Amino acid sequence: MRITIAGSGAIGSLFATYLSEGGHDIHLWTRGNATQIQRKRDENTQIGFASNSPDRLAESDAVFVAVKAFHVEEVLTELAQYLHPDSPVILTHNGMGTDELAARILPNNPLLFATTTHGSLRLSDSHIRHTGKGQTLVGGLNDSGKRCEFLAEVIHHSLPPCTWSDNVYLALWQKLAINCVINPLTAVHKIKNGELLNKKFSEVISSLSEEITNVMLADGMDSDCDIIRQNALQVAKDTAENYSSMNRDLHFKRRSEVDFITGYLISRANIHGIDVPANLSLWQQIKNLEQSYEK
Ligand code: KPL
Repeated sequence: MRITIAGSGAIGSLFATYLSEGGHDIHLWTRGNATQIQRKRDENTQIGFASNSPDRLAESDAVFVAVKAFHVEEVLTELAQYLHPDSPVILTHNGMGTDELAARILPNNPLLFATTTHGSLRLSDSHIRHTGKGQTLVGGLNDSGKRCEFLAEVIHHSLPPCTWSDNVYLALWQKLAINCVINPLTAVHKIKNGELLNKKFSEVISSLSEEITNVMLADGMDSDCDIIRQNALQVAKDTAENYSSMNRDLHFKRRSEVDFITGYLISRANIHGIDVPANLSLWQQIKNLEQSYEK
């Protein structure tokens, strides 16, 4: 397949190298200089890619958009000038809330979301390390996207395992719940994920889990407070030595994804008239920290 990958960060580069090794013709749409990507894991791989060609973009059989949630609108607007309306577009990023933007900017394209637990670390513009083998789940966001199950097989062939989901929103909510608990707490307290297992965080984690459950239920998702809390603690345990992405964003004074993680939860809570004070307080603390960089 002819595939364009928009965004050559850690996840975009990971997909680009594996899909290329799987025999696909990969073209990058990128602001960086990543026309050569080196991937380290058991063995080193170095692959050269064509980039930023409007003709290649227009001919693509599928496009992956692997940019941070707050760049999705800008990147899709750019892609929309060249994209064929039949070309499926697969979003992949932390957080939720970009589906409506995508439907507005690309009303005719099949739209999908891929959520992955692969660990990938960007060492430089052209160099990543595949730090942890995970799994990917893909599902459709609109009716035509829901008919693109073959894309799960395409990914599975190159970077297994990848499964298809008929209800990608539930999977996205479950990931969002984990991110709402781990990311802002580890960023505000400047700690590694594993430190959340300390008893002093149990009360706030229970409050966050309860609020998330209430919003998920109101949004028509199956949810249970104990399961939300246990899932978050399990991920904190499994990734104990890692810093969350929000912790790193604040540490390096970069814009975080809080508006698409906790902010998305708060916007859904407002629609349903549900109070989420613990989440609101963390969102406010992250916004205050972000604003303090600018001073
Ligand atoms: O997705 C993550 C992130 O850091 O954004 C978790 C699962 C919390 C792992 O760190």
